[in-house]
Amino acid sequence: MRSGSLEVFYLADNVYVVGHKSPDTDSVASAISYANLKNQLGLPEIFVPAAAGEINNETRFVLEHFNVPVPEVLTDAKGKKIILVDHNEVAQAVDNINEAELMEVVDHHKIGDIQTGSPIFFHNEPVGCAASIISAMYDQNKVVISKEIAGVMMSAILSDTVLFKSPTCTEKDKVEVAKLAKICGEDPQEYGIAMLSAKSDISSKTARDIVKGDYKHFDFAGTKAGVGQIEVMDLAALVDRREAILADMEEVRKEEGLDFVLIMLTDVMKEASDLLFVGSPAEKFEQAFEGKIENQSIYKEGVLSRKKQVVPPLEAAFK
Ligand SMILES: [Mn+2]
Repeated sequence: MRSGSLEVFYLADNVYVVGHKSPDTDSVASAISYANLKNQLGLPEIFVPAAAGEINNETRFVLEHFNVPVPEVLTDAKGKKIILVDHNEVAQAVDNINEAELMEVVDHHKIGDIQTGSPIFFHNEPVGCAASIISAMYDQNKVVISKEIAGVMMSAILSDTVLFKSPTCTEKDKVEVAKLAKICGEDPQEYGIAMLSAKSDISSKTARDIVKGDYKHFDFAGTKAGVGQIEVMDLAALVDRREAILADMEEVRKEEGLDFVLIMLTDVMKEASDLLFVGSPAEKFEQAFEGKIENQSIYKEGVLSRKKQVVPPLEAAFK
């Protein structure tokens, strides 16, 4: 029997709002909150929030705390209508993004390599979090923010800016958190530390979970790399896992055919990162971070942001 045309009609009208692979809290929160906003604008489509993979511990904490359902997992964009949030690079997007109908992008990263056949709404701002842009869009569209959505967006901003400590944090991020805190009724500092602690709980994580938990692919002038980050309240928690993490990084490098894998072990309280490196060229890594590799890493005070403090020096070194 042919399936009913009604079903086909509804499928055709679904627009998936999705963040990057290895989703972090911003990718998931921005998908949820942007889909929620779009669904209130009286448009004909149904906007469905999705995650491009399993959500992490921190995001689980956030969704449970504010009683928001976990979005469905979307792994293949082929033939679907898609809005990208929190990224605009093909390598970070769900599979077959070039065979999707891309409707919009809302992001806060450097402009990547996403291409479209027709004009789209492309909203990018150099702020600390995609959810800050979306939070402001609610006001621009005069849509009231619910307590749940406010909590989810505030969590994303606190996560991406590491409680405002990251150099990526802007005035807009702080303004939006102040607004959202009033709506969701949580104190940003107190709640933020509880949320980051959930992320820092690595006791149940395997080395692979740590390496791939927040992990992105980059191409530095033909040199293929994986760059990941794990944030903890105290690096001491990772000391006895270091060897296993390095061994797994080498496994990942081979499996994915990469030149190097770099994992940032970030101490949120000390505001520093131990940059673990496997692969080559080591001299470019040393050049980028102005140091000598010791025990397969370079320790950098003040480095918290992959986007602002790790990717740009690597790009410069490979130029
Ligand atoms: Mn983000």
